[in-house]
Amino acid sequence: MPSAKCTLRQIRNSLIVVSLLTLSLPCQAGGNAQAEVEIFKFQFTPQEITVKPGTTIRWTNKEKRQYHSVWFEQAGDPEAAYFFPGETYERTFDIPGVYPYHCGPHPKMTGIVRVE
Ligand SMILES: [Cu+2]
Repeated sequence: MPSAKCTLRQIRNSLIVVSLLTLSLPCQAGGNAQAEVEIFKFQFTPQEITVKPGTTIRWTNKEKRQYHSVWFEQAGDPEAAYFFPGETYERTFDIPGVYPYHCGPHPKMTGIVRVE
């Protein structure tokens, strides 16, 4: 039969777990992205995304072992850093327009961001 002490400890441990989860979520979210694109099997999904000005989009690499990049070359961005499975890339779009992008090491991987 569990003692009151034991039960309290279990409750406390549960609260610690909940606190840790709460604390770690904003870190995993990595800022305030409002839209998501997944990268898997050499594809951006969704391939085309429409957002409002001021939106931050987050790309997440969901591959098993392949790195990628998200490069807005036509917008004049410098070549973007590669990011690895489990890592993310974020970019904020303030000005309405059409922003095509591609993966640096795999130029056939393309996507479009529409800001309107
Ligand atoms: Cu790639």
